[in-house]
Amino acid sequence: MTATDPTPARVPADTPVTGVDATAYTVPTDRPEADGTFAWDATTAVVVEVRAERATGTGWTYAPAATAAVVRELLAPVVSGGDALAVPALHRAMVRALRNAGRPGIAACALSAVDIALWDLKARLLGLPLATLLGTVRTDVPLYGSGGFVTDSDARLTARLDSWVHGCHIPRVKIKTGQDRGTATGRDLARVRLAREVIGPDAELYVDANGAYTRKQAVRIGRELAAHDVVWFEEPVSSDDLTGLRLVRDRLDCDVAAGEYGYDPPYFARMLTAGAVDCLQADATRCGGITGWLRAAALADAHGLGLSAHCAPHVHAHPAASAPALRHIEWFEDHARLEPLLFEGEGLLDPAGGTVRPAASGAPGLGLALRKQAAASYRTA
Ligand code: SMN
Ligand code: MG
Repeated sequence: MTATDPTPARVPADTPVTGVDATAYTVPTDRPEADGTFAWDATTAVVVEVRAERATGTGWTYAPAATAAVVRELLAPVVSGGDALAVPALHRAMVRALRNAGRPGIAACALSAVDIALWDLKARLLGLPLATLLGTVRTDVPLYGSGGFVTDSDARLTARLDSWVHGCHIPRVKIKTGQDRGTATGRDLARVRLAREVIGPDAELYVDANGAYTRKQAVRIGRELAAHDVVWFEEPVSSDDLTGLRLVRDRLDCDVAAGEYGYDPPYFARMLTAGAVDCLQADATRCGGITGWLRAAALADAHGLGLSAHCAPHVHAHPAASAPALRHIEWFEDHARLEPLLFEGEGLLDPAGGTVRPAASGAPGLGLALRKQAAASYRTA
């Protein structure tokens, strides 16, 4: 309990949501960045605050500024006045409100940010870390370092990997390949070779091609990756090509992973039914917030597969502590930089040692609040 966020001894059974705000913040990256199929120089976070009489919950999504308008226009009206303790009911009301807008994409990102804020609010009202409210299966959540953009120089790649593996003792890292839509495979393989040299023989090495390769090309590349003991091949082909993912999965020993563009449960069900992945990825800031992510986790579990959280490390650490099938969360370079710029509080996590302990501080909810003054200069909507 803190002076600014008093926790009531008992929360009234019906605790209405009294307000919903959404604001977009666009933070320039510290250099141009690209993967195999996309390039960017800024990251936009749409931050949602939901208020009740005694607390405010904060959630966010990484999505275009237009997402804030979806929150204001379509979701705030159905959440306002609803019971802040009945998050699944509000989640269902939001899903229904999005029917004519189309649920995937920006709409799902908007829903996700509100759902995360609602779970944060509920945990604050009850005075519990979100992980504790959800119920944990582990105190320490494994993570992997993620970045290694194709636009980075060899020196930059070396410094980043060295700092994760030897500086922070993170035993698993992921780099991007598939440069220029799969047309620069010589450089891809040279960077993988360099990465293995830098991290040494013991750390796990992952690659993410972001769907840049064709099917047979991915199989050929995958065989070369095996020589560098790459154990995780993410989106070797487009994640829209479930047959292609399955084909690559059947021909290679490494794990095939995908799922970052999943916006609703049927997407994950299709991917799993197709036998397309060894490890499902799900992103709570896209797939329906904490509620949607836990449903994806249950689907992966039901298929006997692992689950990995995509990006947004400070959102995922808490539900990750409660998902039995969890493999790890992603300590994505951009978001690990941006989240402390926009948020402050005891919930900020330290990746040193390769795990985070989301409930350790005891702070309620996600333990983070928007740094309103610091964030103001990044505001875009
Ligand atoms: C990714 C994440 C965020 C922006 C671009 C690409 C990525 C990943 O595919 O898995 O980290
Ligand atoms: Mg990816």
